[in-house]
Amino acid sequence: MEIRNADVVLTNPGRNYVVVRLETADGLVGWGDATLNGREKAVEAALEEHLFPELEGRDAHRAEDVWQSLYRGTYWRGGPVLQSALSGVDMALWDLKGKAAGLPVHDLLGGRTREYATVYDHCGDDSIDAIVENAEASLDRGIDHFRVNVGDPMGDYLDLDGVVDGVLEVRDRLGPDPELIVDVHSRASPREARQIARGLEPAELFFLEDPLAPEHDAEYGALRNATTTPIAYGELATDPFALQPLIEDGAIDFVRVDLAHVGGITAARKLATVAEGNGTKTAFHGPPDLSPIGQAATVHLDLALPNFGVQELTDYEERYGDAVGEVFAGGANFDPSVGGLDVPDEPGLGIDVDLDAAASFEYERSHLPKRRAEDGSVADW
Ligand code: KDG
Ligand code: MG
Repeated sequence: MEIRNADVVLTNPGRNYVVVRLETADGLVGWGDATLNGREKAVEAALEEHLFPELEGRDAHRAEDVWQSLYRGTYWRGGPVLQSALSGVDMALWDLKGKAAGLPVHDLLGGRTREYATVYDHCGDDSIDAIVENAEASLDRGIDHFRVNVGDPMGDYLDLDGVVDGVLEVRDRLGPDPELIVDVHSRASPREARQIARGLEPAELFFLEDPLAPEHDAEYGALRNATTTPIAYGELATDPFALQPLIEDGAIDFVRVDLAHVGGITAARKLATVAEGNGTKTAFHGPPDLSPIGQAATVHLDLALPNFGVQELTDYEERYGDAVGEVFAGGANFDPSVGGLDVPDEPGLGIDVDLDAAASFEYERSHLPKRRAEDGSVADW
């Protein structure tokens, strides 16, 4: 199954996506998601100039060998741009492998261990009343895991007491049953993270998400020892092996890498296997900047993993608008009767891209918002 053509497509059916297209000599096409929010052109250049020239003539069946040669074989390892580019290539290779075998990717990964991937929804808002209203609407849609960030856009984590008091009030209003999640978005210092996690213990969170940035990896052990609040970590990770020590030390409870940034299905699966041996579960990243291809790849892995925990599903109704539907066909479906995502049992990832439609929605330069603290200094977004 020789790789003959490799292309990258930038499209903006509502937001920018970076789509990888690999074609084999016998005409099979595989799709991958290499979207890196606000850095799409850098990934495009990495693919065209550095990754694609290595792929021509290679055997598309050898996904692991391609992964190794693009990760390790280049000497310069990773980083968000190169790992996102590699992620897109890796997903496209799994898609091709499934199409060649006539099997869905989850079958290639060992087969289903579950019928659907339970999701959590985003219910965060400016007021407690609005959060409770959002959560009740979500419950009506069959979802009972909610992210309940208080404030806009992710909560003001300099006001630690405000965050803690707000979430405790949400818990009080929603009762003990729903599973609650709070995303710190890597904004806390190690001390602040301990304070938030301890303060939120009475809320009995499902997990506290990304309390610390990757430069504070060494602090996760201390955080774990300081609190009973479960900790999820990893959406900024671009090197799967960097998280391995945290898993082995029992410092995190959920690994939540992004399949479009960590090195695709191949990388996330390696990490999930380490996690399984250590009793750690998965909670893979599911933001709106993941294209429907990345979402489908993530759900295929969710369905196959024995240690799946939960799948993030951001604003599922508004997430992929009509324009996205013109570009991408197929992919993951949400089933309100179970509050979970599933993928069709079609060969590969089960998703297709209309290139004409993609071309009609042109890339638009955009960046993640910048945040500054009250005194004007740069703060983490
Ligand atoms: O591009 C950045 C987003 O993916 C991120 O801000 C979303 O934190 C996020 C989440 O948990 O979905
Ligand atoms: Mg997050």
